[in-house]
Amino acid sequence: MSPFTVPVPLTQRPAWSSLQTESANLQATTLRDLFAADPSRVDQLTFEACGVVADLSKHRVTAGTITDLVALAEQSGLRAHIDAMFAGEHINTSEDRAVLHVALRAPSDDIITTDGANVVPGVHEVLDRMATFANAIRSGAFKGHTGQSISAVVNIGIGGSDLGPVMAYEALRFYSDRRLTMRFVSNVDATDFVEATHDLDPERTLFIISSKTFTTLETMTNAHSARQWLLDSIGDEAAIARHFVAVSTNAEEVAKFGIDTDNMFGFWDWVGGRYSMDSAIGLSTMIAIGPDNFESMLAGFHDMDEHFRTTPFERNLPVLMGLLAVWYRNFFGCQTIAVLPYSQYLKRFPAYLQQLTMESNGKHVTLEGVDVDVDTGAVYWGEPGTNGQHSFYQLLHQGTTMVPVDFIGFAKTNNPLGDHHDILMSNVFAQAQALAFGRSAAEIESEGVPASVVPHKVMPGNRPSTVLLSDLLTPYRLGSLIALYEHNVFTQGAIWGIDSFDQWGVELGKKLAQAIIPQLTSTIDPALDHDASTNSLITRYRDMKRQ
Ligand code: G6Q
Repeated sequence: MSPFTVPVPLTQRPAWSSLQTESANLQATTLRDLFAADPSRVDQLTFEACGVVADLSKHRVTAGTITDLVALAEQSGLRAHIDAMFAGEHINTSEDRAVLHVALRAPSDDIITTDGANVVPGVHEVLDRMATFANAIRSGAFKGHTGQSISAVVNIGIGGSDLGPVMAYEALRFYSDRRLTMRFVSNVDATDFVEATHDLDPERTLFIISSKTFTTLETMTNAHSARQWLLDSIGDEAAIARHFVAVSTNAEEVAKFGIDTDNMFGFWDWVGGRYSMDSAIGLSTMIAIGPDNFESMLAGFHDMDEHFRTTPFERNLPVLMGLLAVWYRNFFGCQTIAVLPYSQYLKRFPAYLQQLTMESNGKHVTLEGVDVDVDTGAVYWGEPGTNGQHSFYQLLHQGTTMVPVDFIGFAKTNNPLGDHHDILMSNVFAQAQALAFGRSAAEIESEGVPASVVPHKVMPGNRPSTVLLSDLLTPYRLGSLIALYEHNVFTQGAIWGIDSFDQWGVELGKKLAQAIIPQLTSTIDPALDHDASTNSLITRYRDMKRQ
C-alpha cells in the first residue's frame, strides 16, 4: 500500500476493534495481576536496539496487545510509509517535500535519492567543510579580525535551529572542548542576547547565524543586534567576515545580511527544522565536541535508522514505542506523556522532544485534509530526575490523570563521584516500581497507619512506564536515543495518517505579530482594527510604556 493510498479509516481497521476489546479487558485488570499471571512477561516485553534496552513490561498490555498493535501498524501502511521516507518520496504532502533527515547520517557510500538525485555526496561535502572549519576554530588556527583566536561561539537561531544544538551541547558537554565558551541565543527578548554576550570579548567571539530560511524575525533581529554589538567594539565592517558564519538554505538572504557565502554552510529543503540538528545546524555541536565525536553521534543516529528500517515491527523499538503512544492516547485517553531523563546532561532533552513530538503530531487533519476521527499527538513534557520527584511526581503517583512515563537512565556515568550514580539510578527503578505496583490500603493498614490517613497514603499504582537503560551517555548513544524518538513520532503520525512534517499552526501568530509590531513602535497612536480585546491590550501597552 502506498502511503498516499487512503487506507480503511483508522477506526474501521480490523485491529482497531480487537484493540478496543483488549483495552476494555486491560482497564479491568492491574499490572500486579498481569505480572502475577505471566512469569515470562519481562522477557517477552523487553527489547533492545543499538545498545538501548527498553523494558516495556510495566505497560498495560499483554503480548496479545502487542500483536494487535503491530497488526494496526500493518493495516495502516506503516511499512509503505517507512519505505517512502527512505526512498525520498514527497511524504510531506502539504509542503510537497521529501523528508530525508535519515540521509544526514548515511555513510558516504550510501545512495539515497530524491527528485532523481543522490543526496548523500552533498551531505558529506558539507560535513567535511564543517569539520575543517570546526578544527580551525578548535585549534586556534582561525583568527578573528584582530588576529586573535576564537574563545566563544554564539549560536543564534530559534525552534529547530536552536533546540537541537542547545540540547546536544548540554548533553555532550562532557565531550566538549572546555576552552570554548558556547552560548545559544533564541528569544527575541533582548535579555537573551544581552545576557549571552555580556561577558564575551567581541574580538574573540564567533556568531553562527542558524536559520534555514534566514528570514525568521527573532533570529534576524538577534543577528542584527549581534552585528551591531561587534561593530560597536571593533568598528570595522570587514570584521563581519571573520566573526559571522551562516547556516542556511537561503544564500541570497545570507549575502544580503553581509555574510560572505563562502562562510555559509548549507542544507536542503528536505531537512525539517526540528529534524536538522545533525545537518549544518549542528555546527555549534561539532565545534564543541569535535568532528570525531560528531561522526560518532551520526553513527548512533544511523544505526537506529537501520534498526527502524529493517527490524520486524514486533521487535522494532521506535515502532513499539510509537504504537504504545497511540494505545494510551486513543484507548486510555491519556493526554500527556512525561519524559524523565535521569541524567543532568539531558536537562534540555524534554524541551527538545516537545518540539519534535508536538510540532510533528499536533495535527487535526489527515494527509488528505479531512478531520482525523481520533485524538492525535499527546503533550510531551518532563524534567530530569531526581528533581521532578520533589515536585510534580506527586500527580503522577496519586493524581486522577494517568500519565505514561519514559524513564531514561544509564548504567555508568561520566562523572563518578561516591555513590551518586547508584543513588540516582535506584530512583529510576523505584519510581517505575511505585508507579506500576503502588501500595494498597491493606498494605498501609498493616503498618498501623490510622484509618483516617490510610486513603491519603494509598498509591493506586497501575501506571505505565517505559524504562530505557543503556550503558553511558556518549555521542553515539545520544544519536541513537534521538533517532529512537524521531521514528517513534513517525510511527504515530503514520498510524493517524497525518503529515508529521509540516507546521502550519505556527504561521498565523507570526503573521498577526507582523501587523502588530508597527502599532507598538509607532510614535502616533495608530488606528486599531483588531478584535476588542487585542485593541484594548495594545492601547494599555502603549499607555504603560509612555508612563
Ligand atoms: C521546525 C520548525 C521551526 C523552525 C524555526 C526556525 O520544524 O520549522 O521550529 O525551525 O521557525 O526557522 P529557521 O531555521 O528558518 O529560522
